[in-house]
Amino acid sequence: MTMKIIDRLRKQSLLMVALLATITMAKAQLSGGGEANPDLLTNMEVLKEFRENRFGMFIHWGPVALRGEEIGWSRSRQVPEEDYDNLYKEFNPILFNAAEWVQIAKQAGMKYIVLTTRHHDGFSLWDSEYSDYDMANTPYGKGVVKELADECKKQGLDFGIYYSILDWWHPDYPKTRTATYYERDSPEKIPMADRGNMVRYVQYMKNQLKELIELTDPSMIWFDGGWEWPWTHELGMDLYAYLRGLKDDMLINNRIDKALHGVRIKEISNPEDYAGDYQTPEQRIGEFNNDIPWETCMTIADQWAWKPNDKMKSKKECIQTLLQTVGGDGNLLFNVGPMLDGRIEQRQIDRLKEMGDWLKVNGEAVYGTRGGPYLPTDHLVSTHKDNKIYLHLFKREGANLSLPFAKGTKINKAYFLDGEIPVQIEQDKESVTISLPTGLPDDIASVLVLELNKPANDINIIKRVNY
Ligand code: FHN
Repeated sequence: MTMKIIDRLRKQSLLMVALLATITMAKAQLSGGGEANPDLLTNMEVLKEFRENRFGMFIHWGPVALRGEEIGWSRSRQVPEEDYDNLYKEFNPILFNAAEWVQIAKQAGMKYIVLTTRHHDGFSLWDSEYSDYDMANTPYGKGVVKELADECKKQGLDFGIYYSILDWWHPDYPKTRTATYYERDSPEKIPMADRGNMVRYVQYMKNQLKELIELTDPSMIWFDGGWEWPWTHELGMDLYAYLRGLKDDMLINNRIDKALHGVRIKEISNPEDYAGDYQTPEQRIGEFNNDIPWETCMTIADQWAWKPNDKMKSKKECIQTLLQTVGGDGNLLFNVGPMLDGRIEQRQIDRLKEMGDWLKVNGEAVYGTRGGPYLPTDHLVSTHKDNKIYLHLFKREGANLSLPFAKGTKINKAYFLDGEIPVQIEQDKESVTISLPTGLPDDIASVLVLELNKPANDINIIKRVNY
């Protein structure tokens, strides 16, 4: 048996493994309310729109911008507790302009915005009836959450609420993190006096969340900080049911339940038992999954909150990160940290606009598409919609691009999306060979369209291309 045959068989078995993995992955489902609420399922209409949107803006902001340190985590670390908890008395973002923020997101090609209404530091960015540690008690004197939500509605973007489950400031939340104690990660490590009152604290959360839902009519709630021991699986499922009872046409991320934080979906044997409507890989691009909805959240710079001269991702990294994500059938929630005066930094605005300019030309290959049929690689990702497959080429590795292709499906036309420049193709029973020009139209990502004689999602080839 020649080496060539052995080699081909080895490749085929690899492909089979990939295919099998995909099938098993397809069985896993997120259900919505989790095992305690078996009939409370994800609102599929809102989910469909969420998936079609593909690209959103995450905003981490608060009085900590006065110190340029990380929101929440720098408390009682880089910023002494006393100082951190009194920053709000100096917080006066007079240049905050909701219309400008939404305009910046729009010109970036983003379809929704998620704002940190209350992060781990416990500060509320709106005028809350249930807390005095809020915007109403700053020199600025009023909230910013409703303003941003209303502006999103006005300019046609969806709005989401980020809300932290843990609160290192609130007297009723157990003192799990203080200046002297590192990570009090179990109750017995906490003196009785610091154990707080979780029953009262959960009611406080529910009151604030009801207030926020009535104030902003959000499309999604983005929970975080449920990894500490005071929060439980039961509390997560109970809160999910409570919130969907308040507003049904809304999505809630998986972090409402017990700390699927950073856990890869395939490591959880029974994801359907957990509450939540979509997965949230962080600071990494999620694995290909066209079954369980997911959204990668990532910073445009290093820190979530604003930091002077923070290291920012390049235009290439930003655009290719977005495409790697949508090629994996996920959404990208891309984070900016506004400055202490309320403005978003010009260089972040410029970088986002570069993404928007690319999407102006190639948006058809992103919005409303699904990932695949080819698994993403570091030179090529694919998306599809109706009878079109979009190949996003990051670089040219040779004069020809050969890809396995579904039997019985004919490619009627092939062309670069930008300017509809036709390309030569040769299709045989199980593959297609595409002749590439010496220079690709775009050195960051060139979209090549294959127009088929039938709907693209009828073909389910999911194969890794050794291109
Ligand atoms: O601790 C937070 C962090 O500050 C940031 O909010 C990210 C965003 O997803 N989530 C947590 C870290 O996992």
